[in-house]
Amino acid sequence: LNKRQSDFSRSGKPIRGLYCLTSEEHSRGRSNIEVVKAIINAGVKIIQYREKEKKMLEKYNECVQIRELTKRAGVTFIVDDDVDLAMLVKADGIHLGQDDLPVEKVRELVGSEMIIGLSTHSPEQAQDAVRRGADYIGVGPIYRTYTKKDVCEPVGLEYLDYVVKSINIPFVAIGGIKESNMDEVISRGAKCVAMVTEIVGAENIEQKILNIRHKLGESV
Ligand code: TZP
Ligand code: MG
Repeated sequence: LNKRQSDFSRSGKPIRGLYCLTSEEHSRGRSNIEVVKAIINAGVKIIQYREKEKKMLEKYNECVQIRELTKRAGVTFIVDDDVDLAMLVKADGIHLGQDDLPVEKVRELVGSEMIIGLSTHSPEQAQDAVRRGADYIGVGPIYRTYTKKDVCEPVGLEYLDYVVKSINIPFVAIGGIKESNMDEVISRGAKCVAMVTEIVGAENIEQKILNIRHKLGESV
């Protein structure tokens, strides 16, 4: 076991396995709540609420429901972008991008218990995230993806290799990851993989997740 690289965030919650994100526009007409219920039923332990286009009130109402569902199931609930929303609904974590508020300033607001994740795209950003006190980093986009509107070019597997070797906080590989290509990422050392369209766009979400969890070596 690589002792430097823990799967646990400082809050004690593991950042490991399949990490699912919402995206209602890719959900085949199903609501976020419906999709989240299926994701929880299939045994996923981390869910991020990510909706770039919705009004704050709609986001709040959805997050209140998702908080209730995830709490009951012991699922870690992370909110993208909105620190106020994450705090109001008592989410377990907040996920920030490079253009969002600085991690150390958000820490002043949310305290030591809340998980802070930060998206990174280079070794410099990864080191910076550790210095600033992020609990985990996002690493991606690994492959080309059209899910994210302002997405940058794929970072390449070399950046993933760098993180596996040199960064000692948990990380989440993201971007274009599917059941069909996840082996490449796992075999390079990723313990946590994030997927958007592969899950929310699946015809049968629960079956898709069971296939993926099986590939991750989880007993399903
Ligand atoms: N951050 C980097 S890539 C991405 C995010 C939110 C979108 C990934 O979506 P998909 O559908 O899993 O490629
Ligand atoms: Mg953001």
